[in-house]
Amino acid sequence: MTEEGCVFLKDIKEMGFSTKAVHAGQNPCPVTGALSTPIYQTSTFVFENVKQGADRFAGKEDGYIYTRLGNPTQKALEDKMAILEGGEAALALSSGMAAVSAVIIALTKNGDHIVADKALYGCTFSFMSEIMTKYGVEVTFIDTSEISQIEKAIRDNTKIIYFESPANPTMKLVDMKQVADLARSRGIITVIDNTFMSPYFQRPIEYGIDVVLHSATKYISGHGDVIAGIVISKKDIIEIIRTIAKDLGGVISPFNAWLLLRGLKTLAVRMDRHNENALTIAEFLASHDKVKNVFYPGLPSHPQYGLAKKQMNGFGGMISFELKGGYEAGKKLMDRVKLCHLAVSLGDVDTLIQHPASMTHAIVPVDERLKAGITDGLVRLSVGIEDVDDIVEDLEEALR
Ligand code: LCS
Repeated sequence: MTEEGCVFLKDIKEMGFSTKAVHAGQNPCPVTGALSTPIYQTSTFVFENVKQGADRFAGKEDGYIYTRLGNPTQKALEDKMAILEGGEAALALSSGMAAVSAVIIALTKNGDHIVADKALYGCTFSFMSEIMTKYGVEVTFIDTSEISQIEKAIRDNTKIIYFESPANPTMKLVDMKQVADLARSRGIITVIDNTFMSPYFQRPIEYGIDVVLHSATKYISGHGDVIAGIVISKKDIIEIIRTIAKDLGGVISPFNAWLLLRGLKTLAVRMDRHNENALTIAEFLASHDKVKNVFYPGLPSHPQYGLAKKQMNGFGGMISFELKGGYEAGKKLMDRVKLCHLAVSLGDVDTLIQHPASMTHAIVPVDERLKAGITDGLVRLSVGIEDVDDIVEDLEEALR
């Protein structure tokens, strides 16, 4: 058995993505032969004697102590995700926001500065602008898709460049290699929220990004039944974040870690279907006479279509669009769909539709929201894995 899991003819890291998604980090139980990784539903772990307990606390002996500090089901998930993202290590947490906050708190201190994109998930924006600033960390929100804006915003005390690509909900992309090269030359850590793509479609570490995080609530789970987050990076960076995260306390439960292990096994097949369906729906919307704009990186009309093809292996399942009738028309559409659920979250097997300005991004002050391109009329669609004709029919009926 290897540290990462199963024993094969060749290293699991050299195998294909789907094989890694099924096998990495997981082994049949050596005692019972159980194929599915057990849910170690325990808060604490018994020591054989005082010396063993002391050695584990002192880090002289590997082994478990207490589930807030680590748990075997959580470890299997972390090992699988580290391999899927091409990182050295991972840390699983109780939510995407637990991952965002642990990363930012661990990698900055009072007096530091962050350069962040202005288009971010609403709670990430408010965490940075409301909470971090309270503790003396300044944040400059800019358009990180323009390298000149990043160069201008960087200061001597800049510690992190933070962005989502594609951004929630504008679908704007950031050139990961360009940003990573600039940041590295200035000793700044790059952090990407890779939630919209999952490691199947985008692996930022291959482009030089230092820290990748996910709201694992979304595609990693895939089934709309878990809230969770995960961070992937080099071992030393993960250890810094882990040390802080254990005191912050946003630990993932063993059951949720297990649900994510289960979800990940089908990540590749789910993502292919999300991608295929979304492309069909984006084309349908783009050709509809009631639709003004469609933002989907898989459409040649997307301003960064070339970049999408360069740094992504697929375009994902997320689409934003505006109707010619603006907010009122969007509201009617969202109230009339029947198969698509009017709900926030994304990345589920079910198709979800929502209104960013009044829902996921309602927390962002109006002027900041508009500056980020999140208009009142923008509608966001998370395309599920249903039969695409049925989703199109539902949208067509509602638009009519
Ligand atoms: N990052 C992104 C890109 C997100 O979309 C979300 C949640 C988070 C982080 C936070 O993750 P959580 O703590 O919820 O697991 N996004 C949501 C959305 O767009 N609709 O509902 C939640």
